[in-house]
Amino acid sequence: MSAGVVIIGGGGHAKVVIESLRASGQAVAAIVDADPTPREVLGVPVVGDDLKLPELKAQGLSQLFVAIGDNRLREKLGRKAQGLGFVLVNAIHPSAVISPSAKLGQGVAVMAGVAINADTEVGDLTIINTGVVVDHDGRLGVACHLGPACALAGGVTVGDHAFLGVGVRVIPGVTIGADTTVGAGGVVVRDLPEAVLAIGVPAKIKGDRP
Ligand code: JB2
Repeated sequence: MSAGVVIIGGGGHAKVVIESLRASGQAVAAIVDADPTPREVLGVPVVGDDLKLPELKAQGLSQLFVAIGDNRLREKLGRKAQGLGFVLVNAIHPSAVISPSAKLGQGVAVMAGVAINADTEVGDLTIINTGVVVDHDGRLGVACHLGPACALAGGVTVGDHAFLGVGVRVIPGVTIGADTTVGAGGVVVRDLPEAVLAIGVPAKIKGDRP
């Protein structure tokens, strides 16, 4: 085994990532999961837990993707994998439309039907889930997650580790602080600080992030 992407995590997110990688022509070699029970996920073998990573690297596998939905855990595991010498690849579904002037970091997931417009920047290990729209000049931090069908107007900033639930909408120029969560369907019309939970239309702060 010396070709293909190693995946960290073998749950629901991994399934979508595996199919995105395959759709873009990348082979998927193996999964490591906290539960090392031998099994297959969409035909990809689970070969062990994270202790298996150095062995996979030594076998010649050098490309890796962290397919874990939890933002902080995903970043931690991604940095650990980089420390072991893996390169974090991006998983970009071929149906995504990404502006030539947009800049993506490493280990980024861009799912089916996404649009990312001009001069937007996306940090390492961020998830841009199915059907998301990010208009021009967006600034997405490290290890964020924009849930399915989110829509960000122009000039929106999303801080590191922020999570926007399914269908969140954000008006132009708004900043969402690091570690903040916006609940599903929320409409953000004002800046939100770091590490809060905001819900509703318009989104209002309901306390600290979960
Ligand atoms: O430290 C770890 C670790 N912790 C949990 N290392 C490795 N290698 N694997 C780990 N895991 C594994 O991640 C769990 O054993 C489990 O198999 C997997 C997480 O699967 P789950 O389906 O619970 O969540 P997910 O992260 O794949 O998906 C979540 O996030 C997505 C973005 C869900 O909320 C999805 O609905 C969502 N689309």
